[in-house]
Amino acid sequence: MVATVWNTTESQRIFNEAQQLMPGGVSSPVRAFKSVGGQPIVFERVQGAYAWDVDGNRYIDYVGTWGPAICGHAHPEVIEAICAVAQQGTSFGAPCRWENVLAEMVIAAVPSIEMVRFVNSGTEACMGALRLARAFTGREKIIKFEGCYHGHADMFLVKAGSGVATLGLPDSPGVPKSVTAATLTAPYNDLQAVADLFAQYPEAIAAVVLEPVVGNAGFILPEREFLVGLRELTQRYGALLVFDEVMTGFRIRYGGAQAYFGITPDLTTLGKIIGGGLPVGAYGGRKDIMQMVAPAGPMYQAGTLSGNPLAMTAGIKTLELLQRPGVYEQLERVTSRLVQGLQSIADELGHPMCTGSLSGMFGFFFTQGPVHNYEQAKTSDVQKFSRFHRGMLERGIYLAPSQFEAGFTSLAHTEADIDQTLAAAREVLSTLPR
Ligand code: HOZ
Repeated sequence: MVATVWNTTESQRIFNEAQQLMPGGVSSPVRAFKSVGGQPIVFERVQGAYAWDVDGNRYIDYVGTWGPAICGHAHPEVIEAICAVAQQGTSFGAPCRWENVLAEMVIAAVPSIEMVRFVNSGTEACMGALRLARAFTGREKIIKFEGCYHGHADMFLVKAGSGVATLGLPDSPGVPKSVTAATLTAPYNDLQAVADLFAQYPEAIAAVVLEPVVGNAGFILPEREFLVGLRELTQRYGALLVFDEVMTGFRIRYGGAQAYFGITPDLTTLGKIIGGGLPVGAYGGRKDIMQMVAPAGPMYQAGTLSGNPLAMTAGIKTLELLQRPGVYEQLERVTSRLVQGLQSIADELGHPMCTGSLSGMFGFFFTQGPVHNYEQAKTSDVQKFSRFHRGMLERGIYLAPSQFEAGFTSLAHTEADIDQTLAAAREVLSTLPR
């Protein structure tokens, strides 16, 4: 199944040039392939479940631009809507009617959100939500979980997932110790550790922030009692519960992971899907909390491009597509087939593997498992992951170039795509030492 000649000459040429122009040759670290070795593939275009590189090779794409492409890349209805609205201008820096439409859709869908503020990225959304939690409670400490990633703002770069985990970096230089001193950490799924922190600082913790399904330490599911316990503890101690649903919002279910698990946080952050592939983020929550945001209240946060007509329109169209019947069942079906197939091939060939998925989000670790937290995720054989990644790439399957990132499926992935992926996985796993 390996392409007779897998030629990546043009990708290599462009990336070599890029390395002289941009740090590491990229605009965001994980895509540089540093942890899996080899050079990254330079994309030329994307459509549906596929990406084509600059040398003309086609890949079945399980990164989906890191989550937004839930309807498939460049969905014709989304592209048409973007092109139409672009005729009216790309950015107003003034209110626009599409903000209201998207805000209404988000508020109707996400249980915790009664009011929303649009920003331009997930990082911004998490920064805003945290400042708001601190403003509302008058407290400074936060609890985050090891391996969770909430963007690259200073206070979140403590035991962070995503690129920080991928590259095995210590907490980043340039982040003042005084800022991270207020960030407390606990292992994911460990309620007792959180209870202990609250017992130690009963009146100082503003918020507990987490990915309700982890996608930035690889894919890790929460235990429902963990989420229930966090809700109870935060209420008991007067702290806010913040769900970072940048990845999971509109992916696990239309109403996000909070709708799926039936746990309503105080604040929620969103990104990715609600921008339909254009830069966007949002934070929202209870009205009494959101009324603190300027200009309604004193907590300042702003953005020139926030709520621009292009991103709003792409988001509206994407959410409309996701309201069609059977969408989440389809995602579940395709994704389960993929991970169950992977698991059984690995079992058959004697490779320890621990897979997981929910709706259109999945992951696999080269370990016997179980994986309930980042420490356990780190027991995965990352060398084997790198070789697997490379083998799959050579066979036209584009997986996230990191053991510590979740995979994403879309409504465009077909059973034939999954079959092709599994056939490639079987070939690659057969060549790897157990
Ligand atoms: N932080 C992103 C995934 N969690 C990676 C984005 C990128 O490298 O493009």
